[in-house]
Amino acid sequence: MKKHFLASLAALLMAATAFADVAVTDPWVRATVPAQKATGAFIQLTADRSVRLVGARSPVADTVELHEIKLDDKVMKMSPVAGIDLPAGKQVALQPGGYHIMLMGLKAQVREGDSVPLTLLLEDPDGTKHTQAINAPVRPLTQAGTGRDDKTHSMH
Ligand SMILES: [Cu+2]
Repeated sequence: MKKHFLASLAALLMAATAFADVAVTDPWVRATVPAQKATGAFIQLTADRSVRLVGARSPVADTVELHEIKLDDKVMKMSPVAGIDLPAGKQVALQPGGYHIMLMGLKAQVREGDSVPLTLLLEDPDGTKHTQAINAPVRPLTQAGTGRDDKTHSMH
């Protein structure tokens, strides 16, 4: 009886840790001005085993996409990407001027002091999908983030 219970408990613990755990560092969303319809969310992610970020959702926006900003013929261009690989143990930064989570069709102004709920959609190498919920505080428009690339994000 006791042995059976321990076996069940072990199975339960294994089920609980079957998904890659992604450590989330410093999530934030850029504040918007009243008429602005889109903004960016930024975050640093470190997965304990390889997983792919394949999307995100948020109740504050109609559409959420993963974007990257690339220098294309000396012009900074923003385009959607299907996914962002999170290799095991390696910190991947979503930051102004690079990868970011794009919140489009904003339902209301995003103000400093708010907290934006985000659900990360993750896919394991075997195709298993799961989600991770986080909250990202809103930082002012003028906040430089990493600084140097900030003006490239003004297209938001
Ligand atoms: Cu974007």
